[in-house]
Amino acid sequence: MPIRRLGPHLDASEEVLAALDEGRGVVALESTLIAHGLPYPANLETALALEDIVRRGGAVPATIAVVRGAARVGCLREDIELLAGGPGRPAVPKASLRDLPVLYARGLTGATTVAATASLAALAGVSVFVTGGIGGVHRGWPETLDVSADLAVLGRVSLAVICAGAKSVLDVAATLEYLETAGVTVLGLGIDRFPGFHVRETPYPVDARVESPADAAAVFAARLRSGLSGSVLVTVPVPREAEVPRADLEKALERALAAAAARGVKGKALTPFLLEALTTETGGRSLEANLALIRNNAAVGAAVAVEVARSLSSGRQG
Ligand code: PSU
Ligand code: MN
Repeated sequence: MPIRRLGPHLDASEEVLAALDEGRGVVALESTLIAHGLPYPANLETALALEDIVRRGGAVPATIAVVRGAARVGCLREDIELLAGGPGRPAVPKASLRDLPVLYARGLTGATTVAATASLAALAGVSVFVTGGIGGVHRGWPETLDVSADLAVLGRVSLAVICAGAKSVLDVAATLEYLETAGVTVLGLGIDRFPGFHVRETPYPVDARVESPADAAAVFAARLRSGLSGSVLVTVPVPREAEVPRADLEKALERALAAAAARGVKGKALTPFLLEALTTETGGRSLEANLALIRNNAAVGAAVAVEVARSLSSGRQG
């Protein structure tokens, strides 16, 4: 049996458990991005490619989702196929932190957001997490109070989270303010400014620049070892050749936001709606950027995980 029960509503794959046990690097991967962030079949190809990239980087991937009433840290191939949907398969619902208890009690399946995935990774003892972009503070927040649970969770759990910043469909300045309030350390890998997901930089500075995954891992290990809870966000800009030209992005963004407002899209449906609208409005360029940056993040995440594992095990001996 490749899956073992760790606790009530919490399962992990034998492969992930063995890696944790041996002090090897493990990289958590979220599943909302498979079920709602990318279209089929690019989502399935990407989910499998990310696992491959992490393995080639010397770490063990742990794609996380809820499968029939239990969190699964280390999805099997069949779970990933289920999450990806496609012809003849029902869509798996998006599950943030608040949704987990309902799925558990009812034996249901869900694709976990950054907030849910980070919570589950921490429960299982995984300390590095790769995603594309984190959720954030939505534009119009003074009226809607639409602030992703991702931000609050990152303030609580101890993880190194690798991402390409936050999309400009969000209020990026307010998102950074919230991260500061929550006590999250924001690093830039080779950059001084917070990346804007589809574009390599926004006008807002990161807290500190790091030059390598090892540098980033050292900051995270210092936070962890010192007993401080909360996460370190390692931001990595989209690869240059996949960046969306700023003028195109801004036009597309305006149209996507207008479409969401006109249709009254809000709550948990808003982020998936905006992502899809942006893909249409940029003629697929935003999707290309998404695919490129997430692969790049997986490679960086594997390197960070290997370094974190090394540094924690040397700490154990010393
Ligand atoms: N950003 C992306 N792609 C995604 C998401 C964010 O570029 O798929 C997903 C992540 O799972 C994130 C979630 O945790 O959207 C945030 O949703 P909400 O704003 O409803 O919290
Ligand atoms: Mn929201």
